[in-house]
Amino acid sequence: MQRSSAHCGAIGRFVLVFAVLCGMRSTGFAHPQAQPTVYYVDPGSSGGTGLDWTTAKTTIEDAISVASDGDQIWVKEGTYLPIGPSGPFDGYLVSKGLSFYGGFLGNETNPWPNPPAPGGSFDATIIDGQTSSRCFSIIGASSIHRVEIRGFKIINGESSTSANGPALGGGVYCVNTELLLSDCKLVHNHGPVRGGGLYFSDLTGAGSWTLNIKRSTFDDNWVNEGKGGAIAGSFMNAGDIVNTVFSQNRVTVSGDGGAVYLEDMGANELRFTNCVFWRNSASGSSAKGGGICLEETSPSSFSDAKIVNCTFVMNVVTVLANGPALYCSPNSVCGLHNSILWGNTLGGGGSLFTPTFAGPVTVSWSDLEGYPPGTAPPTCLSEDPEFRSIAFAYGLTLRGTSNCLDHGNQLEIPNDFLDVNEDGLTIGQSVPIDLNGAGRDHDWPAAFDQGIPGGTFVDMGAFEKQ
Ligand SMILES: [Ca+2]
Ligand SMILES: [Ca+2]
Repeated sequence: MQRSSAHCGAIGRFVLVFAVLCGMRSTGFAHPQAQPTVYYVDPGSSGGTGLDWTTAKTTIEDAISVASDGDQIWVKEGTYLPIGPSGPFDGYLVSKGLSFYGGFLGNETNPWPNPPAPGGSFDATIIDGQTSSRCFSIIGASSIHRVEIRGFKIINGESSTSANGPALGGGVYCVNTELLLSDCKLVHNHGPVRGGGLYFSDLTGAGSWTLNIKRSTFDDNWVNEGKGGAIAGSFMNAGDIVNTVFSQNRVTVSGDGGAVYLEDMGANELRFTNCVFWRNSASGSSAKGGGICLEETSPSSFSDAKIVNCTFVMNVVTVLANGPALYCSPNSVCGLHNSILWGNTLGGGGSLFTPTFAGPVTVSWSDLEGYPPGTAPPTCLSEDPEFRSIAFAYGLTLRGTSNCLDHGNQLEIPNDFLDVNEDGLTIGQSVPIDLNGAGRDHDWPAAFDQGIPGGTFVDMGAFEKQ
């Protein structure tokens, strides 16, 4: 029996396309003020007030300078070069609560409050740090403390050259600010110490700010000696990272969290849903967490992370006991559900996942490599998940004979807080789609419905077999 929600068929990676095809519209980001002003950016414009395409600002920094808290900046397709390392924080310095939207052809209009689905491509509004400048420096200094970046490709960011700013966050440096990244690609960014792609922190240590990411990719970002090839986060509050791929991010010399490093989380957990961690690595004799590393400096009863329907493959750490896929420190609390951890390797050696660490990890309905027959945790498997291909992140769909099909637990899927399918429903609806945008909880008739309660159809991993 099939009881998955209706969807539009093969709709590709970006669910916004799905939204457009179905006649729906992005809900955007809620702003507390009555009506934001939209400023337009088009390098081909003759310039002016920036209040429409014909008088568009010619640079992003010009639009930032005239915008106020809550305003939107719409950016036409093209390649933009951020401001180099001349000030305390290089790249586009954002100290206001602004929403940046990319992918526009330069003729779109839309009544308030929602930005339109752009006519162009999310790949085509590019912020290129040219390996000499960070791309965004976001410094909480306003009453809103909220920034959204949608539809940008952020590439070649480099924070080692910052004149006075910290060598953190090669692509994006974000402190004391709530951040939402949607439909972004962060590629080949470098921060020598922490967060090659993104550094995120509450500098007060209060654990106040939320990081949210949906439908994005972190690829080929790195740090040398430090933490978090793609993302390093400190003292943050709850958030969601949904339908996001982490591929080939790394700590190259020594450090922890090939893709993601989180330390000293606030009272609420960060949730990872429908994410792939593929070929990330952490190097050095004491490196921890080839995919994700969670650390807490003191014991806490709060959960730090909940990982649901994620696929970890070919992640590498130097020391096997330190978690090729996931490391959870002795003081960390982590939930791992409906996920597949397979083929993660000790650098150059065997293929093994160390499933339990000193920290309390709650594991269920997952396929975990490395258990002798019959010894996997209750509800879990330890057998070949039968991927279609391990050669690329989106190849990690499952074959029709995989025992991971219809073997997850619907009840573990978080609410669709970020509205990843753009239908306006958030709380009260669990994340309803997989990484490809197809319906979750979809019955594969040939598979035995093993999940609870009473047999649900959710597959393990980031992709649902259709
Ligand atoms: Ca299924
Ligand atoms: Ca929704």
